[in-house]
Amino acid sequence: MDSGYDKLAHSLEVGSDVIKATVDFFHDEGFIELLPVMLGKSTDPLGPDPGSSVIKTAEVEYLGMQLRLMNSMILHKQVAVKKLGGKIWILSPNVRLEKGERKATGKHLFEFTQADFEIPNAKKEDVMRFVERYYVNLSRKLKKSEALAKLGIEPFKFKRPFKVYTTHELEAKYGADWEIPASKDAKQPFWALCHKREFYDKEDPAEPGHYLNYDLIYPLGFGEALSGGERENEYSRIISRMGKDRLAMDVYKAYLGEAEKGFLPTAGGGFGIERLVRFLTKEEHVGNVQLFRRVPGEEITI
Ligand code: ASN
Repeated sequence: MDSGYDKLAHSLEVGSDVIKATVDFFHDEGFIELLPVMLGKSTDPLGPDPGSSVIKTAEVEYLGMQLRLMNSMILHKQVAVKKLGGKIWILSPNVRLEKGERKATGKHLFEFTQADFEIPNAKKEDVMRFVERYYVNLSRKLKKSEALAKLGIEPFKFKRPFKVYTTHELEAKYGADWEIPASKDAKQPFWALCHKREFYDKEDPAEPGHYLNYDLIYPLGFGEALSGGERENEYSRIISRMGKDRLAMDVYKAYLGEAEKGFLPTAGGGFGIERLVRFLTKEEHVGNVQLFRRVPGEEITI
């Protein structure tokens, strides 16, 4: 490529192709597309997670209300499915104020957009098959991508089904920080099941201490693509999980009010658009595919 700008321009064109393919796919699969919310009384607590490096949830005081910027729309997704009764998805901008040291991972941004979806009455296997269809469809759509050709990059050919491991197997083989070494060993994306995570991911009733959730990991060292899970939908379970996580319940009052009236059983997930474009364009840093870079530890220019 002749200059950094041309490369960025072509990566943004790849991003545009990805957005179009994603919108078309979700619509063809019968999802209702919702507009994103940016502010709420509560948002995804993103933890407690010893691996998390989010410094704080951004808050805005407005007309006497304490509002929080979306870490993710997970809580709103559960409410949305209940109100609409069908499959929903959102191209959802998230703000996650990560520590500056996260710049070094190559995959963290403090503002990014995820394709975030939720499906009523679905199990984890339903979501995994759906996501595999998405990636195979994307390969087909990008086969003739002019933007990738301009970058001199062969479109990646996703082949389903993706392999499935548990985090316990991955930890036994690669240690606690299994994500990148396991990703480097892989030639296709793979699933990692059972993460101890936020209160909304369902604990396996048949095996307490195990979780009915999943991450999808890109191969070739690119790391996490998607995270999601079956959800805790019963009020008493939600209260108990939040209690264990010592969350400040008053912040979640409205969400809990909706939970008390009943949530549908759902499963879903979200994948970052910028990370996907980084993977397809084989960029070293995810910030290199953003027009307005939002890399932890870097000064914003505009
Ligand atoms: N979108 C994710 C999910 O659906 C949540 C997240 O982004 N933390 O589980």
